[in-house]
Amino acid sequence: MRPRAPRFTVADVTAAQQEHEDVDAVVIGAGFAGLYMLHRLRGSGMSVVVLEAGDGIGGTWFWNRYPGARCDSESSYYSYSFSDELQQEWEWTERYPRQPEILAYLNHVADRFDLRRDIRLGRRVTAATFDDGGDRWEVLTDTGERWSAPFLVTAVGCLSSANIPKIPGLDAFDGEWFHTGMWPHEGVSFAGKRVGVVGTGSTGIQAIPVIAAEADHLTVFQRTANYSIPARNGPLAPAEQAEVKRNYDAIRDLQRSTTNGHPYRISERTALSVTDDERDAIYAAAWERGGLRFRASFADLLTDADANETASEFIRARIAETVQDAGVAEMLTPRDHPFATKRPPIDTHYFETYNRDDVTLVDVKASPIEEVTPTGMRTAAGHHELDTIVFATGFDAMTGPLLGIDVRGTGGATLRDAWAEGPKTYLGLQVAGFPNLFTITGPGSPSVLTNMPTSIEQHVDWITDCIAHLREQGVRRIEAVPEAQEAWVAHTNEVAAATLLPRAGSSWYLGANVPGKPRVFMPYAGGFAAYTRRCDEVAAAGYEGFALSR
Ligand code: NA7
Repeated sequence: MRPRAPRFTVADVTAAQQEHEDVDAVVIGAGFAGLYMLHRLRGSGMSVVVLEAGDGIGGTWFWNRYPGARCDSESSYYSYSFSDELQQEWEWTERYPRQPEILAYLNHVADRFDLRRDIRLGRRVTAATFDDGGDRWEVLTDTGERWSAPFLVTAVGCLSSANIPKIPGLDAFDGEWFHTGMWPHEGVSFAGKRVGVVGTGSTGIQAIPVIAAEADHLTVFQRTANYSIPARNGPLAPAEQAEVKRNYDAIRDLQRSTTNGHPYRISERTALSVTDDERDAIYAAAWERGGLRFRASFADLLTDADANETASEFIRARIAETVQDAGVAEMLTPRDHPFATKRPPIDTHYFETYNRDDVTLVDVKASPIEEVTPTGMRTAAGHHELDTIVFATGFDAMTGPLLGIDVRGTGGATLRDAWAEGPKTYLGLQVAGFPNLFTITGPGSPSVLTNMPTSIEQHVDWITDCIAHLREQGVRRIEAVPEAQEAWVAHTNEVAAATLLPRAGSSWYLGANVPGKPRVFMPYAGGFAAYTRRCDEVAAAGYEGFALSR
């Protein structure tokens, strides 16, 4: 599905044509973040509008409808914690929620908290300009609407700007092509089709087994072999769900006190402090239990290369054991980056899929994709006939959705220029030179390294308290002090450098998946709990590092 061309651009719409609508805050995006932001700001007595590009709410879960789409966090904690009634009444059906179930949940939230009346769907924000004299943001949509508000909050998601590779010939392809993050609502039939999937990240790894089961033939174009842990998905037993509901207070407290916002702690033992047999038994149990918790098996998997190698080797051995063809198994074996330095996928029968005789794996690192032809895809090693191409090629992560808007701060400075060498923020919440603009789960915050709803709630709560404080004190303007921002950027780089995370050359955490994007480790790797403490200290110290002016 191709991106919709904007119906209006900045140039088309003049102030004379359009009336401003004034509110206390404009929120961009109606996914997990935007919905809760609306709820909280409205709760503090503010008038709010949420501008949403999609024709429905849900953000990530509105767009990502590809086969097999499912969350890698477990349903019991990939959810809001702010309302006990909500968490008690909602029934999840599986250990990991499928996309339609999460979308239904978010729609339920929108109805339950009467959010829809302040959400405007089908409006993509194209520009946001700070009016220096008036201390207000002027916001423009592709439908030509203009909104004005003292506060602007972006809730645009970290993974919402599709990365579609610029492969020569794509426009002349006779078949259909899709990006997983812009999936047609009517669905796609693969029956009788020769399908190509490009990409073996979390998305490709979820979609590949499902597409393989339906297609006539599937060709997977793999650039980087990936580690993947079995999800071990299954129905959620009523007793298990009841137990979670009884313990929600403790579960939520635990989530807020951990490194990744999950309700479990990373083990304190180190990988090399136990015997080989003990270590294997620990990995085997974690493999059997399934899911992202595997990486919590030892304290030092992300800080010590030798420790990490034990986990990497364990997974490589499982791949060798699972995939029958030794050559294919070797192609699927990651050797160029340590486990979990790229976002680790979890899967349902991913490696097993390569044992099917209607699935072919193509190594496009060894033989790069050269072009799409009218009938398929050509790599340096040969041509593959295809009826359908699925790009599971990820996103222009974290900065893409923000830079997709023409954001202009004081003196007309653009966010694009401010971030020319990579994103710079203070706490991932604000950018120096862009007063009264808050970025939920912005670069420089833990965001994608955590269970997202946990990070989203923490940001939304902090922003709500901050804005309430400003309004009470008659403060018209808050902006990050450049020195505080520099110090935060330096700290963010320092904590990333103390881990193995920057070692994955092709990771989207580093922006390396998008040609020409600056290579900067974008999320805050110092842990969610430590980050939250810092945010709280900053607020308690009268918003230290921010300049407040009346
Ligand atoms: P990812 O994790 O960015 O994966 C994208 C995949 O597509 C990855 O295997 C890439 O290879 C591959 N890719 C990207 N561009 C190309 C080109 N031009 N040619 C060949 N292969 C390419 O995105 P996902 O959607 O899977 O997951 C995103 C997040 O969503 C995930 O981490 C979870 O947090 C949820 P590469 O590794 O860059 O060599």
